[in-house]
Amino acid sequence: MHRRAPVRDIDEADLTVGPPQEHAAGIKAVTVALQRGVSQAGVARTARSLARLNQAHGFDCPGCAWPEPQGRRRPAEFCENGAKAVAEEATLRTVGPEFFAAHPVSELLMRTEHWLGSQGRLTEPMMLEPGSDHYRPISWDEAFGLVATALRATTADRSVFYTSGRTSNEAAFLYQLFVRCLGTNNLPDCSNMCHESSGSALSQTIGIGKGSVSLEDIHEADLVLVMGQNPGTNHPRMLTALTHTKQRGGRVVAVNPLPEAGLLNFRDPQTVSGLLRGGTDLADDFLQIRLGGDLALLQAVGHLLVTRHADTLDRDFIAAHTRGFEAYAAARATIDWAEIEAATGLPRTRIEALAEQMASSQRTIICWAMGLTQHKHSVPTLRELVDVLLLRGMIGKPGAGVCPVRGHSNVQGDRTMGIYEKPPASFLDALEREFALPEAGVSLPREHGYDVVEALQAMGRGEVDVFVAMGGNFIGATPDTTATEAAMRSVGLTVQISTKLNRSHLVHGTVGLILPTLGRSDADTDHPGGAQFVSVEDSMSAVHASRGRLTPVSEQLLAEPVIVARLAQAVLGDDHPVDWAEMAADYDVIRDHIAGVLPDFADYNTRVRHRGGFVLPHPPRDSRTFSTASGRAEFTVNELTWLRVPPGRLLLQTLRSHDQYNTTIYGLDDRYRGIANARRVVLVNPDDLAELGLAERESVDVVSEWTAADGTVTERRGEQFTVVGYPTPRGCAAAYYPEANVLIPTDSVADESNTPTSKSVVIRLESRSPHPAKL
Ligand SMILES: Nc1nc2c(c(=O)[nH]1)N[C@H]1C(S)=C(S)[C@@H](COP(=O)(O)OP(=O)(O)OC[C@H]3O[C@@H](n4cnc5c(=O)[nH]c(N)nc54)[C@H](O)[C@@H]3O)O[C@H]1N2
Ligand SMILES: Nc1nc2c(c(=O)[nH]1)N[C@H]1C(S)=C(S)[C@@H](COP(=O)(O)OP(=O)(O)OC[C@H]3O[C@@H](n4cnc5c(=O)[nH]c(N)nc54)[C@H](O)[C@@H]3O)O[C@H]1N2
Ligand SMILES: [Mo]
Repeated sequence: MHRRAPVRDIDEADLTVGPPQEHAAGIKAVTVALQRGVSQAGVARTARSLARLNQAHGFDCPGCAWPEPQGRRRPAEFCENGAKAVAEEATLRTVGPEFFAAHPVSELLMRTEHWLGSQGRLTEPMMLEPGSDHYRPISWDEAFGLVATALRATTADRSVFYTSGRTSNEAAFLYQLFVRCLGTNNLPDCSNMCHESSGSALSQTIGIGKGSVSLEDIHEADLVLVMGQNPGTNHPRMLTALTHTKQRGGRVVAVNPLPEAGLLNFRDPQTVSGLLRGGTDLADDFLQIRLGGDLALLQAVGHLLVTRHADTLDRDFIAAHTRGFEAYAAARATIDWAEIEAATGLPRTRIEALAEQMASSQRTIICWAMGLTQHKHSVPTLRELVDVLLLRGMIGKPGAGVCPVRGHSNVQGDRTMGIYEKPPASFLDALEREFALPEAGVSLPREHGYDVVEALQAMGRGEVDVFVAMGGNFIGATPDTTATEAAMRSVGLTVQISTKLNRSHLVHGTVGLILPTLGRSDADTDHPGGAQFVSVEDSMSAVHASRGRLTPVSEQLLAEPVIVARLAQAVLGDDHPVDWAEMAADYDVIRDHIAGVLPDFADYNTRVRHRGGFVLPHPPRDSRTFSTASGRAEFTVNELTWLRVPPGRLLLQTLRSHDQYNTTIYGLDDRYRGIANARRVVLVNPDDLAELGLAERESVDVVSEWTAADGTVTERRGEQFTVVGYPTPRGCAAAYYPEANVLIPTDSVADESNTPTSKSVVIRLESRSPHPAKL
């Protein structure tokens, strides 16, 4: 069956384009948030859920991983987009057997993610049999039986178990344990497409793949660089933290190809003055960099620090805690300014001004997100970012450090719990000990499993028989949509454990299963000992409890830990050494086992019940201890790489609008960028449009050109996009994810981290309407 991707959205009217806004949030953000909540869930449910969002006895926002303040919290400790995330989950609309009886899969495939998500919450387990065009209800027992039969009929290494970052610590721990007891480390997760580059670079250089700062550090910093991140949309509560930085006299510098509203000015909707008055000018400086130019920028800053500002280096720190300084300083002694200016698109004077600020700052933090992690040379870029901080001892002291701003609310916790395709032997040993596995004749697999891209490649080779997803939207989120969908259809059984309908339910294996689960805001009460809570870890290593309180929309929903435990029992049998039923009945038992495996979680059950939870140890942050091979923080020398684009071509980044959560599309208003009612748009610098002979609002096909390692060139086509003139740097374009994923080759990945290069795709634009002038 060949179907074309949808080109229009449900209520997609004609594209409207206004001027990009110069400020974020304000009163409009509050009204949008409330309207979305009330229209999905009604007034009472909206009020009840928002009152508990991010409060000490409430639930963790299912939006981003930005931390909550440890002390007193404000009555409204959430943002517009967090409120939208809750409305999306708390909705009273449902998708049950009647829905699937009325809508064949072939019809649903023609719908957009926006339409699918808008239909409501999944309510019952459903199965799609071979040859059928309709999902039909199936009992939970039958469903588990089906998965057990499929897994027993194949070998563990031909199964893949994906995780998205909303999964709680408790569910994630059980899930990885089950998968490893089955015999594989095929545990790809959304992190592979997200901050994997940060994890790789930080582990190599400072010995731990996590950020080293707290919220208080952000407040205390005198210089915060925000690189490759759009916090006004994706981490709005970060703007409040940056407002504190500013109020204490700190400076904020934005490094981004786009003039994102949230970086320029912020009207805090949680304060009266923010609602009524002008707000805070957040960024003191905005460096409008070319896509992929950050490695060059950081090298140039490093060069200026070791030469012109050599007297400001923290020699004591360098001598006591680092290795490799001499080689680094020698490599940075000279620099080719012409190349730096070409790579960054920035005049030398602007880079010198930044270096000067870094030289005079006493407390510097660098924050970053996908703009730095999704390029071919992301890992070297991030290693070079660590270099410039090490030069001035900016790690392990108040107000200074590295701050990779995580995406999904528990993506960091999932990794801590062992969702990783390359688990360290020490972790596997601890699991075996905790559950006395060797005594029962069970040993856990040691060979590495598939990450996301490797899983896609294995599927493409026909080497995957069972695919299970603990949340997320694998088909929507992964690159190379056409190839990926074909690969997924070659799988025998696909199992989606989900809250909402998405495209991954429609692009299925020979047999497809949908297992509906509770969300973060739902009460989890169906246990012998009464209601259970879960816990999560935020972007700054704080672990805390999350308690949903809303009545679930269906009695058939099972909690994620219960689904995993029942699956494990069905597959591994009743005489397995792990007592799955006991853990599913009482999550304290799961937490006790976690504490037994991970020393940092000692006394988990007591500490997670403290107001605000507890903060995990982070050796560089706490004591300037670096668990690298050398026991020191590593300076590294990285070759200058930047992206040269052939004539007539553009470099495309794929990014989020203000009205979506990854593949979940809340609405069609990218308010801060002034783009509404359409998502198939491509933002291009007006001078490039003129040079390419394209008119504003022209309809184009976006064609990506990819040269593989062996020199073969392949093309991918995204049909029917509308061109919008936008203040992006010359040669750099932007389009929304996931619509543009069809353009990204599976093989185009970051070196070392294997993350798809979602922020750098070479494209050309082909007009769909021949110009009279050209005829
Ligand atoms: N409301 C909402 N919140 C979210 C999400 C969501 O979809 N919606 N997603 C969550 C997830 S999983 C994640 S990972 C985060 C994502 O948070 P972000 O990383 O902020 O998300 P993107 O939209 O991908 O934006 C990337 C930013 O980097 C810039 N950029 C792109 N390329 C470069 C480059 O080469 N150099 C520099 N310096 N900048 C560049 C872009 O212009 C853009 O501003 O947000 C999380 N929070
Ligand atoms: N081109 C391009 N591609 C990208 C990116 C990009 O910037 N550009 N960003 C990448 C990044 S950073 C990420 S993190 C990935 C995201 O990839 P994913 O995490 O796989 O995608 P999401 O869209 O967040 O997943 C949404 C689905 O999760 C399910 N869900 C929501 N809440 C729950 C829950 O509590 N439990 C369960 N079981 N299911 C739930 C719902 O069914 C919903 O439809 O995409 C990546 N893909
Ligand atoms: Mo992410």
